[in-house]
Amino acid sequence: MERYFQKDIECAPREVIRDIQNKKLVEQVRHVWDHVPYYRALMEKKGVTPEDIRSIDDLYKLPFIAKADLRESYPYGLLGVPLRDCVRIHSTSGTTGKRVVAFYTKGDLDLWSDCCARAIAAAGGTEEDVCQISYGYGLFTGGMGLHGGSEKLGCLTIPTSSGNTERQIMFIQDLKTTILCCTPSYAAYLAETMKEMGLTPEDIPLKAGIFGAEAWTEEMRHSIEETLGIKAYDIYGLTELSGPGVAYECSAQDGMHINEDHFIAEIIDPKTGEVLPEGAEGELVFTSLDKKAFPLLRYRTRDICSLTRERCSCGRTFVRMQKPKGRTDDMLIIRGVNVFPSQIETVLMQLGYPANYQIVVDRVNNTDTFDVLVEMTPEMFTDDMVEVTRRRKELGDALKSMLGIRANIRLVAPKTITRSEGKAVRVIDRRKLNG
Ligand code: DLL
Repeated sequence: MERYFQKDIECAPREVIRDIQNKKLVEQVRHVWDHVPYYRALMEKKGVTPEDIRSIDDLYKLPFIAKADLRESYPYGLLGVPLRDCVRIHSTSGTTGKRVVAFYTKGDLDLWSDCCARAIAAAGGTEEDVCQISYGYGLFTGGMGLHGGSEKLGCLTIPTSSGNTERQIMFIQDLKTTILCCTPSYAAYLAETMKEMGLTPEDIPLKAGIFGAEAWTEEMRHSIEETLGIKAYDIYGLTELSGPGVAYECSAQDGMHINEDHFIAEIIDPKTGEVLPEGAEGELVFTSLDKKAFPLLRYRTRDICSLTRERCSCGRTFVRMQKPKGRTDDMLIIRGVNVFPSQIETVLMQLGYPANYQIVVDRVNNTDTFDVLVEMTPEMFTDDMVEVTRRRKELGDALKSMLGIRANIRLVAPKTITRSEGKAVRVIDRRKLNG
């Protein structure tokens, strides 16, 4: 049976959702114009005033806002309310440049919890469930975001945060955790550890997992589902818009429903900024309709995916986004060819390798080098050189046919590649380090 947290809105007729979006957009544009001078200046530069925005059909007239604007206005430049009305901040991991700091009012936190409660309910969650939150707590939004949703739904909530894998497994067993929330790479690590401990799906009380915060493939989903004996649901979000719960998967596991009463999604051509039709692949852009403390209009996420409004078997009417295949800034250009880490993951998993790999790119004598370190399973591990050579050739050929370029395959022993407790680091691009 499909479960919902707020069925009336999650399954509302399209006209109702459209009316809500029209009304909220007009109000939000006015709020931003009146309270966020930085964005008002962008609107003025484009010659747009609030009077020009009468419905979502006028959305295209508004200027985009991008990560660079967020950095430039750090820390308070995009605040939409007085600081005294804010009750929390979260922040992105900020690998390059200044961190982005996002602010929340009490109302913003409340709506964010609703979004996460919808996601947990869509994964089958009820008051009867024990929900273990193994996303990191702290500045990262994963832990506290799903925590809020889990409590709001009424699950017994275990705030383990990430790490301390043995204790995670002890709680899963002792407290009979039924829903696990963490990154897919950490779920794979937990699954691997439980398997090594000799636990079979029958010994593991889990029934569902809610995994997001990084790109992961269908192959990885199947592998985690099989090892843990669960259904694995995807969840999407970003700090700039609140955190997890911007979009969530339902029982159909066929794309994530975007919470359209709170966010409007568009797909644009990342080069020209042109809005693309339904079904086309491009960069995802979001407008937040309710956030008061940090209200972003037409925020460029840099995530690449497509949208569909085809009917979903779960009954929800919210538009669905396909699994993002990566970010425009994750995409590697190696010897002139575009490469997404997720393409490599697909090939590895199809050939039976675990999702423990690392891509190392460098530049030697003006030519890009492209190494893929692939961990073998204990069953594959051998010192038979004929077998190792056969495997390297098989993998090399499969990657060449997927990507169009040849990688240097380095098969490594089990447990060589560091496991991730949060977002996995798959790519080491030394070209950047060496300038
Ligand atoms: O990762 C929020 C989150 C926490 C989402 C827990 C889901 C679960 P940030 O750290 O700001 O926020 O990173 C946001 O992560 O723009 C995507 O590139 C990527 N991302 C998030 N969810 C997914 C997903 C959180 N399900 C950035 N699939 C986003 C692919 C994802 N990429």
